[in-house]
Amino acid sequence: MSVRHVKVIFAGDGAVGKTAVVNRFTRGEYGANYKMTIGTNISVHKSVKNGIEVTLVCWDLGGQPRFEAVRGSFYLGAQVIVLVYDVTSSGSFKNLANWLEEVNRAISESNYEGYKGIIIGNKVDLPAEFRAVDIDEAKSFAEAIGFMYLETSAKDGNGITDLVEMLVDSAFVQPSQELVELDTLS
Ligand code: G3D
Ligand code: MG
Repeated sequence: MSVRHVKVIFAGDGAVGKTAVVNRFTRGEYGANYKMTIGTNISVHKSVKNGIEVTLVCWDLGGQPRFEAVRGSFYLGAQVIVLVYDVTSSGSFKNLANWLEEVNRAISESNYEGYKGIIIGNKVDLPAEFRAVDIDEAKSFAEAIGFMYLETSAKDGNGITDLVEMLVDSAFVQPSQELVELDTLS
């Protein structure tokens, strides 16, 4: 069987749930005693689609500012960039613009071949009164930068199957994401 590898980067502020989301679909578990991610975790998810084995190689980056210096090169060669925020944290949503800038800066300095972009609003299991980001605002932002949009809960598994499907599908399409300059957004 032929094999395709997809390099997927998960980026976003610390504590939004990047490691929890990745663990959920690569290990099928939640709440294992994982510590703050230092540098990068790499986890693999394998599945078969259209008779082809698709290996998702998921890079889960440490989101804390002090790791910034080591992050630039990790974006290189990524076919999919997943930017994660926490729906109960407006700060983590506002920061997506900075994450986008960091990704595009790193990638535009390389031989850019395009990537598929996905924004994830995580922790949708938390009670509605804690929600701090309007879903329509989040969807509009994603659309403006050419990203797909999805809401997930690593805790109860909501949206995770859809996420995996999107990631696996990216093995079968040419990436089309343009590098959007932030100052062109209204
Ligand atoms: P990070 O990798 O983005 O830094 P983590 O984030 O995956 O380490 O998650 C940070 C905290 O958020 C963890 O809690 C984790 O259990 C929690 N979390 C992650 N995803 C979800 C989710 O979907 N729902 C809820 N309710 N919590 C989530 P602790 O308490 O261990 O710091
Ligand atoms: Mg982490």
